[in-house]
Amino acid sequence: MTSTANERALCGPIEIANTVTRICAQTPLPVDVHTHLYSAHFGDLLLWGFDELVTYHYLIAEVSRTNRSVSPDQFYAMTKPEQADFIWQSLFIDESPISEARRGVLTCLKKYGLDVAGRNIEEYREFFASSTVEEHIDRVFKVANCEKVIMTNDPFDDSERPVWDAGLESDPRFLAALRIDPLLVTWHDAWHRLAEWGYDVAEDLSGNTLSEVRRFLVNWGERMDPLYMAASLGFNFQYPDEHPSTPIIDEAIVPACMELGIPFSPMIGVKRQVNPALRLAGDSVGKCDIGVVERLCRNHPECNFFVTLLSRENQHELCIAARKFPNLMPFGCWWFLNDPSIIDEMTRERLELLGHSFVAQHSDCRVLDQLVYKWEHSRQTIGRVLVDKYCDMAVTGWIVTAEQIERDVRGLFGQNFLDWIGRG
Ligand code: HDL
Ligand code: ZN
Repeated sequence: MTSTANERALCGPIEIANTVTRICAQTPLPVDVHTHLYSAHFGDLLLWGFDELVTYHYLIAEVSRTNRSVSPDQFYAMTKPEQADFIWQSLFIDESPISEARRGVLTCLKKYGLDVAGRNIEEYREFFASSTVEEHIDRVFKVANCEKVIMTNDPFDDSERPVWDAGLESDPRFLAALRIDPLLVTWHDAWHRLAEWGYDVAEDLSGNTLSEVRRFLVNWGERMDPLYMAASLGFNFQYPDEHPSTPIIDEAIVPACMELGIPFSPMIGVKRQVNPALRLAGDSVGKCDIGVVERLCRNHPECNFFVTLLSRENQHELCIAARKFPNLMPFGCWWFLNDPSIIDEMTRERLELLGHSFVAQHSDCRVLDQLVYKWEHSRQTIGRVLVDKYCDMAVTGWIVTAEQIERDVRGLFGQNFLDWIGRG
């Protein structure tokens, strides 16, 4: 779309700044491309409410270092409300809630119109208790100004699979992503599950194994209608190599993605369970070999790769790789990168190197309410970066209009992905 005569040029840095900030704050979010949320039909798999917010694993990591009077085992032996009371006292009352995950809880309470200054957690609990999950989902999507989220749907998850088996009433706000870590990370276990489900597979990949893995993926793809197929992979993941993951990618995952018409989404960089005592909070990060991404994109030019990397040290080279491979789209500031200082740095280098051909953020929400704070904070941070970039552009005499900024921001907030996969 080029600027038309009836679009008014924004005059000067102040009007540009005000317009960009307003648009980033008010643009409906087309799609949050990676979350761990579930529609109400998945029952207790959807986490929401005060105690879930406050016991988010990011806050468990923080309390394990802040209040060492309680060991991780003692913490996990507490009930959920006891855990929330302990975290609230340790991380919010006994010291200022200045970290991103703590500030996020306060942003949620504020956006719901609750008395944050009052610090009355029973009042907060009553607020949530007064709504059904359906009412609260409606509230959260409205407050977050979000149109759709993409779930993380794992056929190997014994609590999720029965929901699909029972036949799912879909909620159009919740789109699917087919998550298949076990095929690439724990094949020595995963192959047993596929055999149990009637697929003719062998651990040594002999016989029909690879075509059967492809059939497994296509079958679930036809059931879920996923927008992409994803796997979280270790920082030391290699491709290609002697591991079963290489033929599984080459002869099952990529062909299945092509058959389903969806991208493959390797999410690389986790260093699993560096501190097992912290359980879900015990994972860390490591720099991966960007060559893995380059070789995937080069070996499979017919397949699209939707990639997020966990290490800050991989971000610049991911941008360079994206400049080399049109079938590579970087997305989000994942997990340990989802902090204003790093979102700022990553968004700047992406805009400078890639223009608009990326997705600036995803929330990675595990708790429904996080959709409110993670996007409130990201809209502000990304907005500050875009103010600089549009002002830099306008200094040349280039005409900047509100309509163009709206188009660009909607793209960065997820429309670029939907357009890229033809689901725009
Ligand atoms: O593998 C993933 O999708 C990660 O996002 C993990 O779920 C991680 O535990 C997480 O919640 N990060 O925010
Ligand atoms: Zn995630």
